[in-house]
Amino acid sequence: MEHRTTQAVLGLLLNANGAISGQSISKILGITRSAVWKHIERLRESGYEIASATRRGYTLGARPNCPLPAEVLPHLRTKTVGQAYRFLTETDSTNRVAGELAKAGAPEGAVVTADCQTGGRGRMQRRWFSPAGANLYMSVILRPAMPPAQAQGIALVAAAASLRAIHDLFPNLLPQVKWPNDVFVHNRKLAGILCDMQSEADRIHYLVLGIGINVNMAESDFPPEIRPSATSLQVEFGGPVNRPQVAASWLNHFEQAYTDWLENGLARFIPELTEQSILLGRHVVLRQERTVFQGVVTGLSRNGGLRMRLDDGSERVLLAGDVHVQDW
Ligand code: BT5
Repeated sequence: MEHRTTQAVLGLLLNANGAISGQSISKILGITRSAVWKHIERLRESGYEIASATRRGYTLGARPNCPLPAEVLPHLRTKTVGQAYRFLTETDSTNRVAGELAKAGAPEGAVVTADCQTGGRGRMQRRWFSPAGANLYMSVILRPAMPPAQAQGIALVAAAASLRAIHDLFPNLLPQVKWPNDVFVHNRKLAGILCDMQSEADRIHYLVLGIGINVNMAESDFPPEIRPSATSLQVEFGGPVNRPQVAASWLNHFEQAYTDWLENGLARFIPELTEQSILLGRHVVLRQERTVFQGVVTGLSRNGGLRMRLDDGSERVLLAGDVHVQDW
């Protein structure tokens, strides 16, 4: 309830078109002047700059460049994705939190986002570098009615949504997909996608689709081990980027792509993903748990597998694996 009142105070500041007095806020919301002050302080702690002058009252200045609900939700054009939206200042992993919420019955489309992750996860126990104040870490709960094997395609659907969102906001960047779960710009990793699934043999309980997007990181902010292979929107665009806007654009595009996938399948995404694939024509090593394949990538199959012409001349479609490009 308290939280809602803070949002209501913010709403009044946003609509004030200049200053609004503490007295007006207290009257409109039916709370005391000292309660108004408390909510103003809370907003300041979240990064809102609010000036106060004795007679004129409160004036909203700079807004936080942080994916807070009040900054993201007004830009959403979605039916379900992000309509339940939880922001955490710090957590271990938004995928873990979203998984807990999904287990407890959270609806399809619910989103968990954080300013900072202390245990951000990649695939296969790898880590996702997740410092505060710079990037986006978001997880969406999904409950698609389809056999678990078919759900693998979701990573490519999320990748397509990422390409479209980046294209909308930064038409000059040329993002590419690195099958199966990365978004690259200029041969460096900009975003990573991680899908966790809980299912029975023939039924999905839930999916958690997580994405980490590097937004306002300078090259020197990356730890040395990933610096040569990572990039951010700020590095590529050449200036600071509005995090809430990127979050909202991604969520809008993601819902559209997800709905399209449910209704029409993965095949319609394949031309776009192939055209913007960083692997096409490249000689790669693809590692699976027990097997290693080497060859040239020739495209994507209708169900999202990687088509390869192996070094022995045979053609294969591989449905999973970790790809390392040899000719970079
Ligand atoms: C991924 O794994 O690319 C999936 C990353 C998913 C992160 C999101 S954030 C929100 C949600 N909550 C989570 O806990 N996770 C998801 P993978 O393909 O395994 O790539 C991991 C590798 O990328 C690492 O081993 C590093 O080499 C590199 N890496 C780590 N952090 C990076 C970063 N911030 N930017 C670029 N590369 C990074």
